[in-house]
Amino acid sequence: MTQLDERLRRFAPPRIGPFRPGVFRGRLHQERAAAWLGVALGVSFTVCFLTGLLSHLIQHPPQWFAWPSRPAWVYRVTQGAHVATGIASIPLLLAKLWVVYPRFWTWPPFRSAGHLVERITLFFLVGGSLFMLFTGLGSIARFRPWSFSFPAAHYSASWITIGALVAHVGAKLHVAARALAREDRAARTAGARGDPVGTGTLSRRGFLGAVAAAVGAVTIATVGQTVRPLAAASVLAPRDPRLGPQGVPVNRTARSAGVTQTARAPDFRLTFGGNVPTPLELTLDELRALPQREAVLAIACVDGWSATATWRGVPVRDLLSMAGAPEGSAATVASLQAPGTAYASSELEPSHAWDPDTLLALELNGEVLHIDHGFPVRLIGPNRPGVMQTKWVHAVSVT
Ligand SMILES: Nc1nc2c(c(=O)[nH]1)N[C@H]1C(S)=C(S)[C@@H](COP(=O)(O)O)O[C@H]1N2
Ligand SMILES: [Mo]
Repeated sequence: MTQLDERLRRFAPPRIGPFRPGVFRGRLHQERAAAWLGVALGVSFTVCFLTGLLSHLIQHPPQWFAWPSRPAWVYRVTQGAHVATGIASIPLLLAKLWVVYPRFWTWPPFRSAGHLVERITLFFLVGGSLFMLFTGLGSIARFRPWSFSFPAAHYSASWITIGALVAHVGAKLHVAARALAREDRAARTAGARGDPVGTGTLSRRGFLGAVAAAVGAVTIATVGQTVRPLAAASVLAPRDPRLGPQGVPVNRTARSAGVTQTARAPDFRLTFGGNVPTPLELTLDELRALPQREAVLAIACVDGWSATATWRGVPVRDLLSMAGAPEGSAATVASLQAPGTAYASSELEPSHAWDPDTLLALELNGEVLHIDHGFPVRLIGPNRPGVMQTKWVHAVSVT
């Protein structure tokens, strides 16, 4: 026993509450359940982190990153998976915390420098995970009782959490592997019989089965917001993608964006300028007189819902050509909203700007755009996050 160990033992806490020896005897609080839940969380957190990172890169692309406009369905699937794995992680995390919480009360609090580091990491892992999952859930449910910027905080906390997760897996891999291997052996000798539990009435297998059922239930209850055949079953989904003006949900209304007057102004002009030899200025009638193109494209919101619709309007590439923009140029699309407010503009990278289906849409599902969908003109293109499908467009600036 080290000196440190001895000193810590002398200051041992009174043997009360969770520090009482033997207070957690249930077999559920044991390594194998912890290991299985750890494996499931490892998978769900990894998928959630990578899809979230991808969404961040698409919205804030560094120099080395380019997001293609094709295949059109990719962002919808990755962002649907991001929110679905985040939601599925909640019952997994709660179950895992329940299984392992007795260990939070071990005494001495740390046995060595390495053990101390592991415990500090655990603090960030548990705190970070709870923060990520509950602010994420709040955000998609539009319950946002905080004043910080959710995307910025969610993004920073994701690095802390995933870093702590990697360290945690590194520290626990051998324990988990041992626990799972032992289980294999035990299963071979004991056959399919469930493990009886020391103090409780639920077998470990029963417990893990209940957790799996909870994961399945929350998934089916929400994933219909992006997987259409399950829409009717998704009673807990924050969005029903079938409901909204013209059959498409609305996140920000014209009123909340403060554009009800300007969007209806009779002297509306779309300016198409920037780095082009022939800047354009077009009235709504002039836009309607140009060759129109129809495209079936999805709005895929970062909140995890998505909705497909038929859009009709002027391809951005036609206007790029009319204005004489050099092949391969990019553009900034600005709305009537005050510049600097959230989602008031978006960037069209070359692959998006020149994709034939990237439209300045005037119609949705066969009708003139509803004002909440961006009347008079909105941007819609394949494989873009919903936040980059700018509504109430009034200026395009070629860069
Ligand atoms: N100008 C502007 N465009 C915007 C937004 C916004 O707040 N302002 N919200 C975006 C978000 S978050 C989404 S998901 C889509 C939703 O489009 P919809 O309301 O037509 O479904 O619009 C995007 N376009
Ligand atoms: Mo969105």
